[in-house]
Amino acid sequence: MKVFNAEFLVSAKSLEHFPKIDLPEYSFAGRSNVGKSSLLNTLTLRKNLAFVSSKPGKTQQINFYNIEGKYIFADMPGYGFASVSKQEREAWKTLCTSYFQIRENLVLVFLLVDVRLEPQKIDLAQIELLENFRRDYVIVFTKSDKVSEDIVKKRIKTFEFLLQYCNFLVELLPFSSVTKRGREELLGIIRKFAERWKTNKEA
Ligand SMILES: Nc1nc2c(ncn2[C@@H]2O[C@H](COP(=O)(O)OP(=O)(O)O)[C@@H](O)[C@H]2O)c(=O)[nH]1
Ligand SMILES: [Mg+2]
Repeated sequence: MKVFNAEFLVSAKSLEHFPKIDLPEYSFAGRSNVGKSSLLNTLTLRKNLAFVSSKPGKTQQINFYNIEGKYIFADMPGYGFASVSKQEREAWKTLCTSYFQIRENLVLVFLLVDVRLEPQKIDLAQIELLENFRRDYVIVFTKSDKVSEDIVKKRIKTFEFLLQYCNFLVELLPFSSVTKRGREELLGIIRKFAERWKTNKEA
């Protein structure tokens, strides 16, 4: 396994600052503390691509990375952090809504969900947003090392049932940044969508 070459591009607080680079882009979203930074580090095999913390962060910006000169990764601000003000929540909503609405090179969203929790309203609201903007998304169940295989299966079944009429759900995938479970599958999906993007461009 090779460590990915990753170049930090920009932290964007509004859409004027989104980088203009013609590469397929992948967005990583989820509640704060869901394991997003850990997942990004596991995917790229970098210790510190994204900052892992025990305290949920409150950063209201999108961090863009160029990965191997092949993909853009967009690290979305986490949501659901209890002590943010109404104003900060509004800023989050404006930023993320405009991102999902206008980002032309965005090919796929990875929505991270903690496998230990029953479906949360705030995650379902995020799914609804993606459906409304017709964005393909993969639901990634994080921290799968922390529960039994039965719980993992049960959670996937519950979401499959809840989302049976959704049009843009691509896949539901268990993941762990401790065991690296799901890493290869995730990279496979990334490659597949990059191929599709390339084919669409040439067409
Ligand atoms: N056991 C376990 N812990 C994890 C996993 N992913 C993240 N964590 C822990 O969960 C906490 C939050 O992780 P972080 O990646 O900073 O979450 P973020 O706020 O979504 O970026 C940290 O203490 C991580 O060590 C995982 O797959 N398994
Ligand atoms: Mg983080």
